[in-house]
Amino acid sequence: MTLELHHGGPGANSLKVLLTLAEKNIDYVDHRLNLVRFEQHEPEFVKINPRGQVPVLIHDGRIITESTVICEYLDAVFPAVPLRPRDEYWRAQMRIWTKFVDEYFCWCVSTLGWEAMGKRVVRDMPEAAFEAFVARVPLHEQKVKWRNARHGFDPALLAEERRKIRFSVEKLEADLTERKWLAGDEYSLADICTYPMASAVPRLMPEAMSEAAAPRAMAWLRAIGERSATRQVFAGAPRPTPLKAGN
Ligand SMILES: N[C@@H](CCC(=O)N[C@@H](CS)C(=O)NCC(=O)O)C(=O)O
Repeated sequence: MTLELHHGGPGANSLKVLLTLAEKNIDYVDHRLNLVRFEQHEPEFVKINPRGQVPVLIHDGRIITESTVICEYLDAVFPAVPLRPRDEYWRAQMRIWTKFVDEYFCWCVSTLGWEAMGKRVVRDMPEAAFEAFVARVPLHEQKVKWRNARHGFDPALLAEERRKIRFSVEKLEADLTERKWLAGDEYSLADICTYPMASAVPRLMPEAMSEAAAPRAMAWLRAIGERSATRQVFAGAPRPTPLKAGN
């Protein structure tokens, strides 16, 4: 059996899969791509995922994309340490959370993340280098995002995304008032798949998520951060260096 993971390190969608593998203590061949050096757009990687995005799991030569799907796949194929509730009601609640994250929460957090990252990665790139880079991005939507990251997102869009983040944090806080984890009494993929987005919010939007504004959500973040699997994932994971003109 061979299991390979192509990922971008412990953040965003890659983090979901890294946490799932660590909770289950599954061994795999690690291929970390430097996303700020655009290794995800290299022809070799685009052959693996024509969307030019991570994470990608390769199990015995078969390719699986989409982070939430990968996590569910891993839980089905490696059922020791289950991460999906056995009870069908709570399993449905888990799916409602992962769907909410994939269709709503992840997008608003991602816009603020790209706005912040744009300043660091593409805003000062020479025009010709930037255009050559965008030409290699496979997805039209991602080309648009990289352009927005370079020039700055529309302030009206940023305001709307901030509203959506506030709504998402309120939803987290409300569910965590009723229970310890997002899909019942056990830690599950609902928590794992929400954590990467939620853990970015205190930094991106402290007014929406802080000890004062969302104490239960903050305690939940801490509880996940203190798990040994989470610590293991973050241990020794340095921040990647962006590409500068000439290197
Ligand atoms: N729906 C996909 C989204 C994957 C995705 O957006 N990956 C990001 C990293 S979190 C990526 O590869 N971004 C680099 C790029 O688009 O250039 C999933 O959940 O796996």
